[in-house]
Amino acid sequence: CRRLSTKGHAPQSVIGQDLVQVLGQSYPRDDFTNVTPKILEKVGRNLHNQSHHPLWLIKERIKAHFYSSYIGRSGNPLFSVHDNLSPVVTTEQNFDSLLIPPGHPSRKRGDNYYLNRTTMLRAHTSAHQRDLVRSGLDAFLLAGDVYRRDEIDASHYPVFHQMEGVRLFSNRQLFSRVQNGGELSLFERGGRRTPEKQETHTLEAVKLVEFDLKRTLTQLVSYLFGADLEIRWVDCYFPFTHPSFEMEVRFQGDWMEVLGCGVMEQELLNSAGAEDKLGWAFGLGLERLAMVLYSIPDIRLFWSQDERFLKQFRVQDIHQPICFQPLSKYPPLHNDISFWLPDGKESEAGRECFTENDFYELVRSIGGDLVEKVSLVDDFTHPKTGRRSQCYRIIYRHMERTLTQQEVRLVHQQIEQAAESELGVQGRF
Ligand code: FA5
Ligand code: MG
Repeated sequence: CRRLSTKGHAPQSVIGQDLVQVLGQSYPRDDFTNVTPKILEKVGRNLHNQSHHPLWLIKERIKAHFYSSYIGRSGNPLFSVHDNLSPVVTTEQNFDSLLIPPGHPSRKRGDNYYLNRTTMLRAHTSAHQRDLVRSGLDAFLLAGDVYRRDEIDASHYPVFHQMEGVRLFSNRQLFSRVQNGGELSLFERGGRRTPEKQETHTLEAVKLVEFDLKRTLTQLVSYLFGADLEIRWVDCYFPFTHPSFEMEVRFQGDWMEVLGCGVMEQELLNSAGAEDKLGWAFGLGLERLAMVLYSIPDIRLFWSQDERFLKQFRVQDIHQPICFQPLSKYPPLHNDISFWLPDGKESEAGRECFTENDFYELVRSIGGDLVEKVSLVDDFTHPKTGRRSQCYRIIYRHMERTLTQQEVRLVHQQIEQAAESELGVQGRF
């Protein structure tokens, strides 16, 4: 049984023999359980609710923008804001409620943190869409921590934060600004699904909703970054929206994706009791926005307790511009690791054998935040034996001091040993 020190924040998280305890609740373990102590340490940290943390600051600025720009009929803010929903959700909420079919690749054990077969740490804030719509809300924002087993580099981290936005429109709300709008309708019978719209929607309704969505998001990023920021829209696919788009912004000479969005699938709205409305939804990455806005070079810095980092965000007024002085980076050290992969395709029924994410997870659970980046540098299959070998380069760097060769070597050796004993690979060390 591994107990975690939680430094006085969340109730203790424990991974026991039969139970996983998270935020004061117990969940029975099964063959799907794959959360690690390092990940559970992060549950309950709630960086987005920590006063003057950069993620809090960006959340507050987005709230302030929505509060002042969108006013309801009685003068109240149109969008309600939710930032305290538990990250522990059912797989039904995270996937089924969003029409993600059984067997869809996004459900893979290798990509998510499962407490057991039916409970997981949410992989996106969209997991709450249906429930909040069902509770009667027409316009809301929702901020929270999300968890994904993913690659490791400067802009990917297994825990990050998203802000979800949803807005629904009745016939009257959508067409009231249109001349003779009373003659138009949201829905049509016998329509076809096309790249532009869902079968039950009229093209005029969808175009207005899409226009409102893109305008809302363009105004949001202009408010955050100023009108000079270069953005572009890219068509994409989500099972819960159609049509769907991603917004990319120009960052350090490259295009970086900051959000996904689209017109909500009507089946989702119908299941939430909002069959007479059309809606849009978006989900944006708070770290990605903060990195662009404050020129934060590495996503691990958000977890830093370093005063030189945190004190820069303690402004009196959330609208005050931040002049972020990037901390000088300490030198990196890198070490390679090569091994033969285990033979065989499938182990137990439906469970993948070795996946790259298993290795990333293992590196993360041993190296923690010392690991800046892991990249696959070689992958070859022996022409005679058919055995496959991979080589990964691990870059180690501490955010707050210079690492020594010796301490890196110790961590690296632990990774080598654990790779052999836990992943069944054969080292070529
Ligand atoms: C989603 O998570 C969808 N739920 C978004 C959505 C909501 C679509 C509502 C339609 C309607 P995606 O996986 O692309 O989509 O993530 C959304 C954003 O989260 C990304 O654009 C990015 O800004 C951020 N993000 C994704 N993965 C990471 C990561 N590993 N580290 C940091 N930020 C990430
Ligand atoms: Mg995406």
